[in-house]
Amino acid sequence: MATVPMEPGETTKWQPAPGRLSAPTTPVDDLYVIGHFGIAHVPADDWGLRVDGLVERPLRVGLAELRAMPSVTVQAVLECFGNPLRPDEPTRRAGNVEWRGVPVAAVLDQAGAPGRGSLWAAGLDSGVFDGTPCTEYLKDLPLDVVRERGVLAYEMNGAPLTAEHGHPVRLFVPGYFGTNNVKWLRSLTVADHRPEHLFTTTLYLRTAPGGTTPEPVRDLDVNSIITDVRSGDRGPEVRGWAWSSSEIVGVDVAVVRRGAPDAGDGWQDADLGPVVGGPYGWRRFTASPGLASGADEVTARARDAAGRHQPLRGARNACHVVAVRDAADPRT
Ligand SMILES: Nc1nc2c(c(=O)[nH]1)N[C@H]1C(S)=C(S)[C@@H](COP(=O)(O)O)O[C@H]1N2
Ligand SMILES: [Mo]
Repeated sequence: MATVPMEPGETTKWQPAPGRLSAPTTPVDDLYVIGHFGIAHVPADDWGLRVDGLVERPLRVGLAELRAMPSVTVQAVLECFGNPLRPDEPTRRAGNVEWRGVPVAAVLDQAGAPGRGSLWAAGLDSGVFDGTPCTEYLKDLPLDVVRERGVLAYEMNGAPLTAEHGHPVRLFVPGYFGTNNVKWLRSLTVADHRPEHLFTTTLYLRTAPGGTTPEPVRDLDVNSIITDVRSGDRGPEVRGWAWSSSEIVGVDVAVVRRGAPDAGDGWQDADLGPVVGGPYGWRRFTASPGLASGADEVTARARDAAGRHQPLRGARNACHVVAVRDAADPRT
């Protein structure tokens, strides 16, 4: 199947207000949507996934064949890295979804793919992004990681994927940023080098602190979102979710003054719930940080087992700050 006709238009972006993310499993209707070229509508009947490149037996799998293979279910966070043209801007697009599909390893084995290499994943969508025409959406991923935990997902929360989220099949790699989870998946190509493409070697790159070479954005950062702020007897009660590519070990919550999100030593250790889903699911945090005079906002700061914590400001995963006066309506 060649690329599918796209409705003329530009990037599709939709996201819910944080107040809609309070459920442990994010309903699909409340999950943000990103399509760089808009939304592709792919007929399931003649859909097939091509597996080719440096494999012993190039193959094509149809949807019925895929659904007949042993499946796995994993619950994990899907999070957008953010606008690749403004990579330091927090967008707080995330959800925790139950994914069902076939391990990518199963089709790689059928095709006789090697254990390591570069896996190019292409989508059926095409169009112009930031002035650059693209014949497909393309990402490349480390083959060994995709083998270990990648899924060819055909269901979210027990229902077939919707067009917005990649029907009929998308790639999902738990613990990786959304940009890698190619929707409307068309092909997987094994190679020994990275492909040059707008979405692989131009955009979605960043240099680690202290590093010198820009690397593709893959592993999730440590991050959190405040979903509820309720007025309680002893100040606001704050709830939200924290996640990372490694285990969340703590979340600190503080009340702060508008325009000065610096809590000093006013941070309070939040209570943590269990991980919702697999190792890349999110964890609930709950805290009642009191209300200092003059303070009118609350903020949360997550830490992970890799020793990372959210920056206070100036980064895509900077601490979320929510006004206390909006407690009755946390949708701001
Ligand atoms: N084919 C294709 N896959 C794609 C994209 C796209 O534009 N085209 N956008 C990516 C980005 S940046 C994100 S954050 C997620 C969003 O998935 P969702 O729309 O299901 O929430 O899809 C990723 N997969
Ligand atoms: Mo994204």
